[in-house]
Amino acid sequence: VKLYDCKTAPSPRRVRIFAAEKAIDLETIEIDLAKGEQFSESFRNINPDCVVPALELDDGTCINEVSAICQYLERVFPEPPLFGSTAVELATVVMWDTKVEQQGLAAMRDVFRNSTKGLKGHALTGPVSYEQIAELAERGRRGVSVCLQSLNERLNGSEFVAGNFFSVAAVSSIELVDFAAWVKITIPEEATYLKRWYDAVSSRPSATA
Ligand SMILES: N[C@@H](CCC(=O)N[C@@H](CS)C(=O)NCC(=O)O)C(=O)O
Repeated sequence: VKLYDCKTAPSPRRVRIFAAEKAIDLETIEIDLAKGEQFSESFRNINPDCVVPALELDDGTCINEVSAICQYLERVFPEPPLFGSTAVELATVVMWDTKVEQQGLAAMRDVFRNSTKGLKGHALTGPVSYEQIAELAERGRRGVSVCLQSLNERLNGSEFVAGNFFSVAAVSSIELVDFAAWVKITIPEEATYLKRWYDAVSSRPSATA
């Protein structure tokens, strides 16, 4: 199994953290996004969307999308469970992971891709050109802050994002906080529950993945 990775990019790091929590040793192949290697013909055969991460199985099957890769790894390496152990836990994990992905990380991508000079004409990932829209970056900043606030409220009374156990929802939330720091959005002083949680999860060995 090979992970097409980029050490500096947020999305593949989610898979690396997930794999580290399960002590899975994945062979990685570095795709240099800055050099445009995601657009090479060989990588397009792995992922026609031209994004990392991508997981290539030994039989040649390619799995794209962070959430699909994590679900595959969960099935093959069930311990420790990162999608909960019961039906309710599974649903709670997926609910929070989806919220963080669709409200927080999507807003963060809007900020980053619409405000980074090097991404002009490349405001959406993939082979098709899209112009940047400054208002989307501005709106995204608001969305990220709202999501951080919502996580803070959730973490008042809940040890982790999805309950009293570490899960894939925590992995996505760590990445949201760390990605937000790229554009100088930090945990607000008053978000004490989020800060307590972040200090705990970011000191886990997997966070260095
Ligand atoms: N929906 C995809 C998003 C993956 C994604 O956006 N990857 C970024 C790196 S964080 C990428 O490969 N960007 C390539 C580019 O900017 O051209 C997933 O969840 O796997």
